[in-house]
Parts: sequence; structure tokens; C-alpha cells
Amino acid sequence: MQLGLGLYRHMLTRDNFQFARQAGATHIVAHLVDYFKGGAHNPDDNQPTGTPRGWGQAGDPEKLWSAGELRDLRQAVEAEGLKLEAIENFDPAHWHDVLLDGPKKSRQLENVKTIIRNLGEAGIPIMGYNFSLAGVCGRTTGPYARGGAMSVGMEGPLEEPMPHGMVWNMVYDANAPKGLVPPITHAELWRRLEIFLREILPVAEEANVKLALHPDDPPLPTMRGQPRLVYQPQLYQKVIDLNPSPANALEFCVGTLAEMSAGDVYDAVDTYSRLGRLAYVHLRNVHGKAPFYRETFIDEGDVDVPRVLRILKQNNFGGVIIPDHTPQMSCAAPWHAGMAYALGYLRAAVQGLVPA
Ligand SMILES: [Mn+2]
Repeated sequence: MQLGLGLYRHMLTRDNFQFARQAGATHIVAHLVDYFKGGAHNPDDNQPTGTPRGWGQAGDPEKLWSAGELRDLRQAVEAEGLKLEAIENFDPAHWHDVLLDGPKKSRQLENVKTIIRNLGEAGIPIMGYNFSLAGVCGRTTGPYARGGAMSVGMEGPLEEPMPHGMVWNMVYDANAPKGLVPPITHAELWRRLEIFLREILPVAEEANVKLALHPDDPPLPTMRGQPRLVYQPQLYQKVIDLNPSPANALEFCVGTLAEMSAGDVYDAVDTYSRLGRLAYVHLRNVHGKAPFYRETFIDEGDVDVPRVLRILKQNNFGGVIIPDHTPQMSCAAPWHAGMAYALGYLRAAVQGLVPA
């Protein structure tokens, strides 16, 4: 087991790579989507929450992440003594019609293939993704964590329909005609995922890149009137069963699993790590269940984090664990202090399991 740090696009700097190394991380997970572009929400040193119009504007549909820029990023990370483990999330600008089954779908499946090939060429082993129409939406910010630390949570469902031009909680077409995205069924969304995996996984295998699915965060059967895929732990099995490719992997989010109303988080960690399908792990703590939960500090929520680590160790998980999100600490660097606290805790817990 190795520790990593996830960094948003604007945080991919030498200082932050050094910070990660100093806090005991050996790996970086990089976000290349700019979640903070033109949206109204919390400051960009916290995870984005957004408004009913989402996090903001998606990126440039014509500008795919090139092998060159991906290689430059990997080399910048390596120059600070770290490894670049994964890129997390596709830009809605590049694949909105794959999610929506729209007219640009076949061209955008090619976009995804190009991006996967570029990751392979750049020597980045994992692409994390989240196959969701409504995306990570409906969350609130408040003094939810210990000592009144600002954190993210949910205070009830969000079923307000999505307008045209929006998917995955971002706006990909600000000039889309008025109207709402019509609701689809769960079966239809699974069909779209199945087609996506069938098209992309052979390319991923050839490129030596794992495609790793994040569960739906927040995990509810529907949000904004649209179905969601993995909102209970056993639905991850359905993803694995859809396609036997070894590149069909999981971006295993323990916090999201803990927010699910059914199942047991330790059973889920045991089951899926035993299968050897975890590409990397998001590990954070949480209090409550969707749609009423609060993200907490790593040591204060419902999840027994050392127990999760023991199960991962027992099942020989050799991949990277990142803190995912943490509450903001009251100081000049709220995000960094939260992450340093989580990494320090995780490092101590992992060292307790594996004495030097
Ligand atoms: Mn997560």
C-alpha cells in the first residue's frame, strides 16, 4: 500500500508536489478538468460544490489532453521524487454525448480512445472516471466537522431536472436550447456504460492503462431525476460482470461506499480488494448516509479507517490510497492543513501495519 495525494488542475505545481512528498505521499493523482471555471461556489482551495448550474464551464471540446502535456506532467511530478499514478475524470467537453447518447457520441468515443492512448504513451497507468449524468451534485458546505471545520455534506435529495447543455454537473454548451434533459431508465444508463466499456477497454488494454470507475457520489438511485449506476456496494459487482477485461477496474471510494444505505463497508472492501480489481483507493471518513451525511476528519466519522487498511493489507492491495477530501482547517492554508493531517494519520496507520 502506498499513499498519494489528489491535486486539482490549478494545484499541479512544484510547491504542491513538494508538499505531497513532505507529507509522506509517494504518488500523485491529477485532475485535468478545471472544475472551477466560471462557476459560483466555494473557493478553489476546497473541493467544488457549485449551484444548480453545476461547477461551471467544461473545457475546450477541440483540445484533448496530448501525450506531450501528459508526459510533461509526469516528468514534473517525478522531478520532485513522486510518481504520477492516475488522471482522474474526463472533461464533459470531450465525452458529453457518450454519457447522453447524443449525436456526437461516436466522435467522442474516439476522443476517449485518443486520451487513453495518450496516457499510455505518457506512461500514466490509470484513468479514473465517473459514468454519471448528474455527476457529483446536490452537496452543501457547512461547519460539519470537528471543531466547526468547514466540510461538505448533503441535507436531502436534489431532483431538480438538468437543463440542456449540462451533464456531469458542468455546462458543456452555454447556448443550448431551453428545456430539460429527459429522464432515462437505469437499464438505459447501464446499456450506455456497457457500450462504453466494450469500445474503450480493448484500447485501454493495448495502452496498458486501467480504466477505473468511481461510484456515484452522492450514492442515491437517482439525482436530478436521472438514474445512477453504483449507489449500493453490490452494484460494483455489476460493473465487473459487464466486461471481463483486466483493464475494467475500480476507483474505489470508501467514503462513498460508507454513505450508501445498504451493505457493509468492510464487506465491500474485502470483496472487491480480494478480486484484485481496485486500481486505487479514495479513503475518507463520513458521518451518516446519503442523502443526509457529512464528510468528517479521517479519525472522527463512522468508518473504522485502520480496519479498512487491515483488510486491504490482508488482501495484498499494492496500489495507491489518497485522502480524497478532507474538512478545511482554520488557518492560512485550510486545504493543505486538512490534507497534511489526513496523510499523517494514514501514514501512521499504515506504518503500524507494516513496521519498518
Ligand atoms: Mn471519492
